[in-house]
Amino acid sequence: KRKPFPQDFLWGSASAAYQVEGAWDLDGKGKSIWDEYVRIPGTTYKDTNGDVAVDHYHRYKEDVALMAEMGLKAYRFSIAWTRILPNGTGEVNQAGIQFYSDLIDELIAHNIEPLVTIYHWDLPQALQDKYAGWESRQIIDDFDNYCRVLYKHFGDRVKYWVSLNEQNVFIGLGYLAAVHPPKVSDRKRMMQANHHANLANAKAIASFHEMVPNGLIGPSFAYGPAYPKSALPADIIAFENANEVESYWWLDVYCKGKYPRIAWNFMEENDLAPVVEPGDDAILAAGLPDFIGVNYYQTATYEWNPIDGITGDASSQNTTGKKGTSKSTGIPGMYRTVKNEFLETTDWDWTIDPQGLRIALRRLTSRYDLPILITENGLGAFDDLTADEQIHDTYRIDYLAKHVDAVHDAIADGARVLGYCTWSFTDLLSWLNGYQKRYGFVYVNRDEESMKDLRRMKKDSFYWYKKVIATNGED
Ligand code: BGP
Repeated sequence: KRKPFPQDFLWGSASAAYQVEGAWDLDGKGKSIWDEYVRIPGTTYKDTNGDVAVDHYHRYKEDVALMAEMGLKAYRFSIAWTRILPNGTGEVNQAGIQFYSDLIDELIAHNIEPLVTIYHWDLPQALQDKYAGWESRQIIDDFDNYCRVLYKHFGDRVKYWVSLNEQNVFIGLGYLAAVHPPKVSDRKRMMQANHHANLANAKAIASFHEMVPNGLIGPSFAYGPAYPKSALPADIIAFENANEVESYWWLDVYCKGKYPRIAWNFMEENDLAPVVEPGDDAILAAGLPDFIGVNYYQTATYEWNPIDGITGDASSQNTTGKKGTSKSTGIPGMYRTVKNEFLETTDWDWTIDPQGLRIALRRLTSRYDLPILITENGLGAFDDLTADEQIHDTYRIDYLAKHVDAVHDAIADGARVLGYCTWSFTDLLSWLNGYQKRYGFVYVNRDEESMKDLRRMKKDSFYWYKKVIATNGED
């Protein structure tokens, strides 16, 4: 019999401010880079935006009541920087503090542990305009200042904090694939912005340890473990290159406070390494996390890519839900992605690979030996509302059940897993895929074109997760 899930295991669910809240310009909120970006025609599926999203800003009590009905132990949400500091710095907007304070109190009143993400991609537009956001070192102190405001107001009530959500994604899609703001495609600029994000993360963690000594903090990494296509040694090199450049490039900095040598060498040789100033190493080393957050959706399989090799355009992702429309990505002379013939995929071409989650947790444990919080995992799918208003999402139950089982295996293997958050609790906006790509346990009645009535309806998976929680995953 496998070792059971810990008694205090955090069975949770996650969201992000921009994807659920709506109320994009209410109560003193400033504009974020996403508020601007979605207004550029053609950047998102059917030009959808989060102006209203699923109106969690006004309906949070109803949503928390549903969480309580389910027995949810933890709810991960993000704070919109622009509600707290409309221009990124300066005067604190009390209405913003009040909103999150009320949400936190509502959760605690229902015995739900609040897990706060500090930054889930919605940078204040004012900072983008002022100094190009992450491309300037000024972001380091401004981010720290924002974090300190949060620690001061919520540090007494919130124990678990996520610093940056998926730095590898917002930097990669914002500065290389050019499908997120600020829509840049330049690997050199990407690496410099990334270095500033590393410093901002480390500094904010050091401040946290000073101001919230009893809390726990870590960044959430979008971890898609690499597989080699074959046992051909060249494919193994490609696989190892991908580990270095796609994963350890971030994870080593977070967990060891320094860049991995082989990836650094590659960056240097190709004139991509960021400018590192004296004192940066000390900042990185002084901001190590208490746990590592993992967002797991899929694995990626790599083959050798010759120096004159080709890869698809990194921006040609499947954002329509039409299977088979995404392209291979990679770096010539390093690696490129290939289809894994053993794995099924979702309609958005994401591999479905529960064992990949076990592998992710084991690799993190053997390389860093830190506690792990699974901050996201879930299945994006088209859901059908039946005539009698049911949603029979058996595919989601199947997906999640297998992933929960994989987590259980990893715990039995020795990984120290603090909790598991599904993405997501209610349906919400998918950044580039509109409202048709659904993840929730709770259906929200809206689509790309219209708000309809935003009514919440429980899917079959709602009852399934309720049982998982009640039996502490033993079912
Ligand atoms: C992660 C993000 C989430 C969420 C999720 C699903 O990368 O942290 O915010 O969006 O992926 O992605 P998508 O909406 O593209 O299907």
